[in-house]
Amino acid sequence: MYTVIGAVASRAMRVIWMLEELEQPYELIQANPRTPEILAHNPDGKIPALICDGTTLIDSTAITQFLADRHNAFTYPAGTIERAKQDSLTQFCVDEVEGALWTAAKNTFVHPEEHRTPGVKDTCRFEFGLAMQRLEQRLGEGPFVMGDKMTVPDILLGHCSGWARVAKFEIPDGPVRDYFRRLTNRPAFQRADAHRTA
Ligand SMILES: N[C@@H](CCC(=O)N[C@@H](CS)C(=O)NCC(=O)O)C(=O)O
Repeated sequence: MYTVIGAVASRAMRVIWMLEELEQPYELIQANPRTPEILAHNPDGKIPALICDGTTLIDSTAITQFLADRHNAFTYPAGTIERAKQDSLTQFCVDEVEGALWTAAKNTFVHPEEHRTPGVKDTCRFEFGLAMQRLEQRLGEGPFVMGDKMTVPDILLGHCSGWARVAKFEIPDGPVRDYFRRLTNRPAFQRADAHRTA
């Protein structure tokens, strides 16, 4: 039994979605960043955290890949060429897609006001647009970013698509929009998202 600490409207969604895809039981402790619930497990105050076998794991990407490896699903095995390509897509998402969204968020509401540079958001939108062009190329025929098999980077990218919508970052019409719709229409995504209203 896993315990997830975090909020659905955060990178915790990736962990919850992966657990739903894997059909693994879990408890969700709803917590926002820097609250006592998360600080008790992660002194950084960042969400999400996963408690597994009495140990706290942090970082949504690391946790999502850990769960995939542990249950031997939604991932290629370590040491294979496919895994190297999969990890390259994971890194693409974290650097190019999430990076633009996170920098915009930090300069909108995360950092103290005196440390925000609102103008940087234009650069973030530009970078996000470039990343969407690159994603369309890397997606190819799909249906998933690695082809026929759904893997960890699909979870990260699908989560970022919702983040982009909330942040009003433009998602281009066509293959990328269709890809995001395919991901967020999945029953496991819907079950994870339902925690938002619970
Ligand atoms: N790389 C970490 C980032 C975690 C993170 O920054 N989470 C945000 C919420 S999505 C947070 O807790 N922010 C509060 C802060 O930065 O102080 C991950 O993917 O889990």
